[in-house]
Amino acid sequence: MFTKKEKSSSLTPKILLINPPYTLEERYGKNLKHFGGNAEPLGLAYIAAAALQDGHEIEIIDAPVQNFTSEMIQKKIINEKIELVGFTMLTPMYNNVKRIVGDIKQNCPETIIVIGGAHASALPEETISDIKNDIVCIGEGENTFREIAKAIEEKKDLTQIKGICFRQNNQIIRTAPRPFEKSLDVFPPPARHLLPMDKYFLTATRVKKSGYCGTVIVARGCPFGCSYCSHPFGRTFRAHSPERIVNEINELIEKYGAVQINLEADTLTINKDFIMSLCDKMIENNIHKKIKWTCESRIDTLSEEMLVKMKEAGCWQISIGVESGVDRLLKIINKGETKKEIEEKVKIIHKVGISIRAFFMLGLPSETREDSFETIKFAQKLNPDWAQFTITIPYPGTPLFDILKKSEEINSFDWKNYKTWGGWTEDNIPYITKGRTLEELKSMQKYALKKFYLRPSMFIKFFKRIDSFATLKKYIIGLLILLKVNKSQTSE
Ligand code: B12
Ligand code: SF4
Repeated sequence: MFTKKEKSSSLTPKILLINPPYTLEERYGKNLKHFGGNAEPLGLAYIAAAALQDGHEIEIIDAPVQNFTSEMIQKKIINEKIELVGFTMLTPMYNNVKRIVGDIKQNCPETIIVIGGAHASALPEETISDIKNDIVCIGEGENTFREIAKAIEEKKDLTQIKGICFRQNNQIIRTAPRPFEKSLDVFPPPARHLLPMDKYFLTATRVKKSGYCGTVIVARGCPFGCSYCSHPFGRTFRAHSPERIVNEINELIEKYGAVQINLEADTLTINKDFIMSLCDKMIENNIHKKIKWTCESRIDTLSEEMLVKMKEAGCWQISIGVESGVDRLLKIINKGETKKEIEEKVKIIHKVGISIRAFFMLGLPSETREDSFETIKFAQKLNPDWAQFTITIPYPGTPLFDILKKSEEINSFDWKNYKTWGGWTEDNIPYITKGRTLEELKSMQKYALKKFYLRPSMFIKFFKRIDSFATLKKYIIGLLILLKVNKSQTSE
């Protein structure tokens, strides 16, 4: 299997970073797998870029897109005498990572294995003692990983490295927390040249035009406290400079042929000065004439002035988390927004002419069947261009996880069940709100999509979006899947 490698003068330790095998089918189930995307694992690319500064030989395997199996990973580690392996891991990938780490430890016991990412950061001690790897990186990984590699190279102990959990004399030690880096520009741009850049595609709901759509991370951190969200990058908003962002966008256009850009941030529009100056910079550099872009945002941080500027700078779609059509539930999840506010802002976005992709949650704590129907009706009323209905999953690292764990309402700690598209899989769902059942919630997710998409106004929108045979094929598959949803499973 072909992967890209960067060599340099210093060869110790040889590093391999891995995005673990986790197929679209595992994520979305058999039917919905056609609609998922495979995005660049930019966390690994950021770490690689940081480690390259110290001259390490480094390679990235993106197993889901390069079809790398555990056996292929073992072979590579043995043949190339890899000394340091790093995995990135979100909760539902846990079992796959555990299996592969077990295989590596059996075949190459000397190889040091570091695990980072949202799950390991939330549960570091539990992860290291169950998976039996060597080190867990907690939180932001660029500097931590550089220091780990240096300590291995110089055979120094790990106790001075902030933000890790490691094993020493059969004991698990957690070091002092690592403060977040204040200036994100200190981190070099992600080493995209180590990724199979021709293999990435975004989910259909984010794509305006067929072709490669690149992602640029513009900021990290969010001060809000939605209970279903973990804060892997802390509560303070930190952004890259507009110059750096524009340079990355230009690289994606010129080197990788991007036809669209996705600007990623926890809350892009929280700082008005930042978003206005970023838009100005994009216009100044004619980005708006070359490509269109999308972003995610929090609705109460948007203003008409901002939206007009964003549109002028090339923004064609905003993803917003609406979550529920019931004020009581919005309060329970600490969203800090009301239905009324959401409706008003959505009207403004429609007026400015930016497309909306809206996220809704089903099965929130205390949500009744009637509440679920209310959320589905609210989605229809708001009439975004795309709507996503996910089943509430208490991900580790979120306040919701801690609350429900304490009240013993979580029914499974088998992490493979922690999938927001559980309604389309055979798997269990780890949390079922009181008075509801597994089957009923799963069919509610299907019903919501059917109710939202099988409307005449949506057909017209879809028809207008068809720009290639591939898009048409996707829409036909989607239609057939929705038509298959059993009517009798859910009715009001
Ligand atoms: C963009 C995004 C996506 C994108 C792209 C994901 C991708 N390919 O990386 C999409 C939409 C595809 C997505 C999907 C999902 N996502 Co998502 N996503 C995010 C979001 C908003 C930003 C992620 C990001 O790019 N961060 C920037 C990079 C630089 O950070 P990073 O990858 O975390 O890496 C840094 C550190 O974690 C650490 N690190 C990471 N890996 C490693 C490895 C080593 C060895 C070391 C040393 C350090 C290290 O160092 C990195 C640099 O600082 C986060 C929220 C957030 N703020 O993190 C949620 C988040 C990561 N997603 C989450 C989830 C649950 C999912 C899904 C599982 C949901 C689902 N639909 O089932 C899927 C799984 C997708 C997959 N990869 O297979 C959760 C994870 C919670 C958890 N406990 O696991 C988060 C935290 C949101 C939340 N609910 O709180 N996601
Ligand atoms: S859901 Fe969005 S607004 Fe809420 S805490 Fe998470 S990143 Fe912030």
